[in-house]
Amino acid sequence: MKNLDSRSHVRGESVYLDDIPVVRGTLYACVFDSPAAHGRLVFINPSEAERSEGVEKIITAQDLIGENQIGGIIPDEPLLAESEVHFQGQPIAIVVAETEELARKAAKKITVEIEALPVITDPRVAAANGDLIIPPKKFVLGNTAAAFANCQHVFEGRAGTGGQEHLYIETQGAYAVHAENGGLKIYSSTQGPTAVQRAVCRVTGLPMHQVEVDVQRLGGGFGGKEDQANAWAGICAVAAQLTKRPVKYALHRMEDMRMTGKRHPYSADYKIGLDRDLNIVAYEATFYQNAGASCDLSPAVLERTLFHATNAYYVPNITATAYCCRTNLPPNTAFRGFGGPQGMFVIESAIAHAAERLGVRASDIQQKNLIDDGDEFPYGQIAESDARTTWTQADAKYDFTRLQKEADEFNASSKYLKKGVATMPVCFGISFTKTPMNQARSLVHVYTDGSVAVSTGAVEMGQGVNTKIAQVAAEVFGLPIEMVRLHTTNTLRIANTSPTAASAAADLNGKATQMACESIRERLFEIAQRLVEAESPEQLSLADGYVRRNGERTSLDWQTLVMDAHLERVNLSEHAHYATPGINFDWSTAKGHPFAYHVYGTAIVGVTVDCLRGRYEVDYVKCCHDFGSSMNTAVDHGQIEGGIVQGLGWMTMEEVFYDEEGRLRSNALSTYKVPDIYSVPETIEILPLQTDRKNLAVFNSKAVGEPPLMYGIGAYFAIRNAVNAFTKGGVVLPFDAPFTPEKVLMGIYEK
Ligand code: MTE
Ligand code: LUZ
Ligand code: MOS
Repeated sequence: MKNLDSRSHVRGESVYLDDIPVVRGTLYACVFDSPAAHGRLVFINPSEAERSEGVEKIITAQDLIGENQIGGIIPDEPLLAESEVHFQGQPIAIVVAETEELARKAAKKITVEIEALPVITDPRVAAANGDLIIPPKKFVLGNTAAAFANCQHVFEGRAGTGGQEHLYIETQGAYAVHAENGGLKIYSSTQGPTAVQRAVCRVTGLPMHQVEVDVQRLGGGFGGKEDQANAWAGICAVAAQLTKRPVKYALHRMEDMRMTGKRHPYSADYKIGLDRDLNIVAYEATFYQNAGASCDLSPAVLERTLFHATNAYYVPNITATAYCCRTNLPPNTAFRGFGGPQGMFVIESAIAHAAERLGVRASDIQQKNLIDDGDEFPYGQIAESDARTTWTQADAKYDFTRLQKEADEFNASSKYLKKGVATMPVCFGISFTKTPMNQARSLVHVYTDGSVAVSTGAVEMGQGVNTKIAQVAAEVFGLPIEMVRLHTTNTLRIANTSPTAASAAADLNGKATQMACESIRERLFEIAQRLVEAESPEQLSLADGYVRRNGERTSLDWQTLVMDAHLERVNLSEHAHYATPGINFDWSTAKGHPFAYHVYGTAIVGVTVDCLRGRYEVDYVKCCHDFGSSMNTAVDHGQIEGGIVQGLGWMTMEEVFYDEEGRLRSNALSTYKVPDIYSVPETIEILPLQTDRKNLAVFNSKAVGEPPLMYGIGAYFAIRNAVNAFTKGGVVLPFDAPFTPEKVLMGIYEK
């Protein structure tokens, strides 16, 4: 079934933040942001800007009525800089003017004096200085020290991954409008309406019941709006409070790129030990996470790096340590995979390192060590594993040996063009690793004409969650999907929401919707039982708009049933709450059962590298993916294709570049290259895993939002294999992603 939004998207009728009709009297905000990455803010001179045409007000930290603080996990992030600045792009002042253009014009007239302080951009330097945001975190299983002593082969090295710009098509933004009695209504492009509500309340001093946050949909979030939509909503709210007029701010692309955080770059040390049969016996990894200037979600991202440090492998002895390092970059944040991909890249590097030195294929080591049923993850959860099944089914369909042989044969007769192949197994845990976040609510109304309105805490951002939730309601009520309408995500209808993140929105909000619909259906069946003279409600079901008795259609249709129930004063609405059962995690022991389930998959990636020019193309990505029983194959295939391309981009061409002064050089689409239609592989094949397993997801489907991104990691190793085929081991390249064409070329011809 099609995504419900597809028609309005292609007709340009879908409503995003910037499409909301503005109220008369609306002012426009623009931020004046720090030109320096670290320094003492000696003074701000707004006077010329204040006199600029159309300016209503310039707001600095002292003007705030509430607290100057938006840090969620740790209060270390002011809305507006006070005595110091900590990154280039940090908001210092808000200009509020009659139009966007006048606000931006005035912002340019603000001057500041900043006394420079040392700029740190490297997480290892920050760690050496002791500048950690939280104490280091550690996972231990078995005893690595003892195990290494007995290993046949031990390899050590360093691996690092770069940042990634979210590049949601819709930039960040918010619109604050006054409500009666001092309240505010905030329209926000956020994945976390409740996070926005909290931040707005903090900076305005309003209680939460005075602030309504409403989200229609996002033009993409990818994690970038899980926490980082808060600032812009806070800025509009403060400006609206102080000017007593509605205030809107939709960021320009370059403002967004400069001022917001991205995927966390990591640098890591690894040590891997194998026995003579290529079993991984011991693995140590130390991760230095580049968190940026404030905490944001970095500790949670760091934790997921540890959770996924062994990817889809069983390693009996592991020690993984992670440092959350404070640097003078914009605070880095959630990005599809949430630290998981960064952790996986390191063990894949360790495996590639071992394979290259031992003269075997990485896939031999990968396959040998896949996690099996009953194996223990380093965090104590026992695996119900389909890692090996996805590998075997992918191999049966795509024939890894044949693909490898084709590449070898091609390479034997081609001088400069070389093909490389790499396999990439993936195992990704589904649930917020912070157990209390795994809850959701849904509000379902059946109207007297039989139509159904659903509100949940899920935010639609292109991933199709609204379509899936509508399918849930339509399924329970036996109705065509057109009878169900998803409404905006709104904090008055659904309170205390977790952000739409961790790939869990359809699971959590879908389950809550299922529960709400089933409660209403139960009440309706009490009425229907009498009307169709059934002996018990168990004989009844709903399908195609009719009540069925023992599977046979009766003459009682849905509309009549609903109206009869209403006349009998039966409640046709329900507000249901779902909390994932059976999950827990205890950081004092670093053990527990944090995930409702895992998503497994195996991909094989093939590339062709031009070893004269450094250019390359990804020829194919073929995967066997664990959908559970997909609720919507069109949506899920879209998620997989999109995730793969985003992962390829991260591993190959997307290079976030800050110079030593902490200035973002890749600050526009001319200097930051993302995959376009030409860089999408000619072939993306998706094979659904055949399995009868049950899981905790809605209708036994499985979360699909994030895991496919990690198939893209295979591209890095495929390119590496192609380059190795050319250099024949003559150069040893560092494990340093992204593998841009420049790096390929300079790697090959380093001399
Ligand atoms: N797909 C689209 N089109 N746009 C997005 O912003 N975000 C991804 C993924 N797929 C995203 C997307 C991320 S980071 C997550 S966590 C999931 O969608 C969230 O949605 P879900 O929980 O409904 O899968
Ligand atoms: N966000 C979060 C996430 O707050 N916790 C998580 O565990 C998570 N995982 C993936 C993506 N976002
Ligand atoms: Mo996704 S990184 O959980 O928003």
